[in-house]
Amino acid sequence: MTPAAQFRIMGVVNVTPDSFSDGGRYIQPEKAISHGLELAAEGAAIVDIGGESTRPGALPVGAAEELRRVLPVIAGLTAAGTAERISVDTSKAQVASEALEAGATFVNDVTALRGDPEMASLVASSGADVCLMHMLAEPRTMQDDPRYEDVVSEVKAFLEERLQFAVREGVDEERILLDPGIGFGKTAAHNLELIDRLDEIVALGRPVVIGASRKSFIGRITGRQDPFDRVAGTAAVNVLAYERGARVFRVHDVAPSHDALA
Ligand code: HH2
Repeated sequence: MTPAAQFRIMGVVNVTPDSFSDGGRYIQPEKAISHGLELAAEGAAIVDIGGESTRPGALPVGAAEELRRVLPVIAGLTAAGTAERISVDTSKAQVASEALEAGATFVNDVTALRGDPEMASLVASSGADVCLMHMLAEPRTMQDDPRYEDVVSEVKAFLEERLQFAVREGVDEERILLDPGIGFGKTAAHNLELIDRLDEIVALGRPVVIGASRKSFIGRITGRQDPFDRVAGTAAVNVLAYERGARVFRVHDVAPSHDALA
């Protein structure tokens, strides 16, 4: 098997003014499209387009604004004929629906189908792939002293319940991916424990996604304040997660993680 067959990289393009990691860089559609194409050329099998920041403290964005940001980018990447899957990072069914019509085939929902009552049936009827992610509380408050008795078993129980919910709603189980939600209502210690015991999440039987890219716990460990300086830390986390069974890696810097995993 070639290395590329054993893992998939999900390259991130945030079409937002305020993302912690790349806010403002790709707010113009042409810049976002060419960045998406670059990530694909570097080895991304999936390109994830987001129009709303979920960083700690971020304020929600309306569906109309989110659509205004992501649709031209999805349409442009689709028109460019990339063989890569296009994913939309949204928790709103209206945004997901229009994104799927514009060419996306993957819904990355950080609320795991809890954010919009229409999302589960939309995903089920469209036949799209879906990533269900764990988050404690909501972005505005999630980093206010997050606490768990046992973070791994609580995240696992949540993902198991969400998986069962999605299947009950008619989503094809084969299309579901699970994500422990690194940094979403977690301290650095929680994130490390989740990575260390990731095999327990992998045991749920669906492909596990890891989104550690440039996140603050890497800055805490390495002393790198600037998210752009956390590329080596990100690649290291991804390799550790791969060894514990993760298979999809959501990153901003595709080439370094691709090469580290290969
Ligand atoms: N992390 C972010 C956004 N979406 N999706 C999944 N499945 N897993 C993640 O860990 C994840 C995610 C946050 O990172 P980023 O998109 O860079 O920042 P922002 O939310 O500020 O746009």
